[in-house]
Amino acid sequence: MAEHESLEYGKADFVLLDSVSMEDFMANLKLRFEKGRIYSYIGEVVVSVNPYRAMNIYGRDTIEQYKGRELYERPPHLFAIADAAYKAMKRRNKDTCIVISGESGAGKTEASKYIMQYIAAITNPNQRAEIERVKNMLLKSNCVLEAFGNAKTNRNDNSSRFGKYMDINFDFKGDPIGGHISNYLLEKVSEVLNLFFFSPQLLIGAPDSLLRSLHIQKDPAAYNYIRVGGQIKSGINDGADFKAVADAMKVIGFTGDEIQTVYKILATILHLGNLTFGVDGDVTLIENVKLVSVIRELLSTKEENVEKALLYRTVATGRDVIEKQHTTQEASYGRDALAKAMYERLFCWIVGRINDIIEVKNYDVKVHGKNTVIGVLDIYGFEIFQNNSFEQFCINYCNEKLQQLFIQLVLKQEQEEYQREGIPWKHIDYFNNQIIVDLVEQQHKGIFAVLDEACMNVGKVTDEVFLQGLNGKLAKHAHFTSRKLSPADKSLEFDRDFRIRHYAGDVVYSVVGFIDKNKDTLFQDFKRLLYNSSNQVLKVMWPEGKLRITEVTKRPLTAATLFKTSMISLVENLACKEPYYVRCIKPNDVKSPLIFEQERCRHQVEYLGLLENVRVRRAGFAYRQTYPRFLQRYKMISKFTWPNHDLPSDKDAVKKLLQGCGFEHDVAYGKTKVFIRTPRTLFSLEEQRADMVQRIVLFLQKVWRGTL
Ligand code: AOV
Ligand code: MG
Repeated sequence: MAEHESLEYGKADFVLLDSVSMEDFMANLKLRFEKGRIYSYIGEVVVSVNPYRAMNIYGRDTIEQYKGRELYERPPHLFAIADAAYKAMKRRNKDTCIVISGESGAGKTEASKYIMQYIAAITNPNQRAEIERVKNMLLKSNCVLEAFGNAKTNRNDNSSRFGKYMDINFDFKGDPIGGHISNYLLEKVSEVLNLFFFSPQLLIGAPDSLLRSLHIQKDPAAYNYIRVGGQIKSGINDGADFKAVADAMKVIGFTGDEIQTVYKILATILHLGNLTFGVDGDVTLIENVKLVSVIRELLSTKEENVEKALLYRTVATGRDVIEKQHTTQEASYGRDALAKAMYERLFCWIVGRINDIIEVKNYDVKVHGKNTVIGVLDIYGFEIFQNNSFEQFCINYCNEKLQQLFIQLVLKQEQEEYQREGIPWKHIDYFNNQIIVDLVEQQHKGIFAVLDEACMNVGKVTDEVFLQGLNGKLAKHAHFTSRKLSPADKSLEFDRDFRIRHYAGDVVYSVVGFIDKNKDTLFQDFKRLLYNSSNQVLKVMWPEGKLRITEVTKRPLTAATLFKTSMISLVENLACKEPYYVRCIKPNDVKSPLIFEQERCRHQVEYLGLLENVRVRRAGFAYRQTYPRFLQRYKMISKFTWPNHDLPSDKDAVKKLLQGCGFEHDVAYGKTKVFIRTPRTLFSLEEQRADMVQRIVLFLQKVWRGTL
């Protein structure tokens, strides 16, 4: 029997705490972490603390222990939640999703991988070749995405720079037949390029012949974009991993041309980083012209076009088209913007290609039955840094949206079910964060709208103009303030600061950079350059380069608009699925398996809303089951129901059974389901059942041996 409650390991489910206080919560979390119990529950939510060491709890034997079991039958584990999502999908034909959240380095991506591995391990028992192929592709696609989308940061050696949502499609047998990936904001590639820029480094591990053809040296120190402050950032993906990624691309089905183009783009980015600009009189020029011809070759364009795009900007004034020379500063800015944009496009293109390949095609409902889905969302959690900018703003908005979804799904659904079943429902007070979601995304006066408007200004487009817009439109908003609106407020240190009261706490943002990061700042000249490449693979990544300069009137969508649109569709997609949650916590900042930093963890518990979660759970019922199924599982523990009952209905039988056990005070009887308030009651039922099963087995063994 699982250790649900013990002095040694604490409470496996936070709902069992004697009182719901932060102190008790933290004490239990700490105790469990120190005893190597990294997973706990809040009802059906898994709370996970990053162990920062290899745990022997993901092997084949563990998988077997969780397969097909109910959540509370085994100690808390990711496998239990994966199995619950899978069972709901298979038995009840429900689309489900698993939402994994937590801050950088908390263990989200690892969790998503274990969940995928579990699903891969328990499906396709008949080893159908086609299904095995799909499974292999799904796992391999992850390897490619990680290679291009992850980087070493000071918070996490293998940090995902993008949010990822992956749908896995299943046929009626419950076997995977395909999938679809959505990526959200390749975050922070837009930050200082050198700092986190990493993936081109993958190339350093490539074979010599390939490197020669790309004009790349084996020494990473030769490249500005890899070198940071004189130090080489060593990554986990270089060297030996080049082969793994190359193989994975091949297995997934990338063509030879496509793979070559990927290498060429990475190499171009490295070369771009080494370009320097100088002046001769009043002419801006490229100092290392040899590199230009290398880049030309890699991009399959004309040499003079490369040079021109780097040094000039074509602008249309009325019907005239003129060429404006960049200053060296503008040219450097353009160069970095080009490198970033090429990388982002490459990544999005890779995701798109993977989707083309893994998407379910020719699915015939008549042949295969209903196609159901499990979605896995691995997305950055709430971020509060010393300096918070546009990226944090987007990420925190995303978390507001997910919190809103959580409220809608978990709280509202609960209330509705109780109503349906005719159970008196005590209203739970919770903070509805819709007001903050509106503050950000509302049309015309939401923060994104104000930002887009500021970017559209014909005159001066500066971060200050944006801030003025905010002050004008949001002066009275309860969740918004700024230095100008609250001059006495000490937390707003600078004129450029504004503050949002998020559901998880206050965050001060600096407006610096908002405008730049929101606008598509890549000069049109570069888009045309890449579109005009004779390399067809590269060309399709830049369709808007087709427009002639006088035709470019429509502004490209802003980053804010794109992000908002993708968040709204993500939430819509999740809202029609049955959700399961994994909340990840990072125990310390030094990647140590031994340290549980109290303050750090408390902060995370706070902004993940875990205490509120426990309260809701305790106010409601932890478990519910239809009468017949409840009886099926527990009838052996009561003489009134074993082996069969003679009461007028299953409902009466369940009542009799629970009365007999003395649980009357902890349950409620709905129209079709019995509701149990605390997990403790459920665990006790489970124990009694396990006990009976044991006795019955012993009894039968004796009968067989003839000793009875
Ligand atoms: P993240 O996805 O939440 O951060 P990861 O899943 O990449 O974090 O975890 C960070 C590191 O912690 C991993 O590389 C492992 O070394 C370790 N780790 C996490 N979970 C486990 C586990 N269950 N067992 C052993 N080690 C683990 V970010 O992508 O940065 O938000 O953007
Ligand atoms: Mg990650």
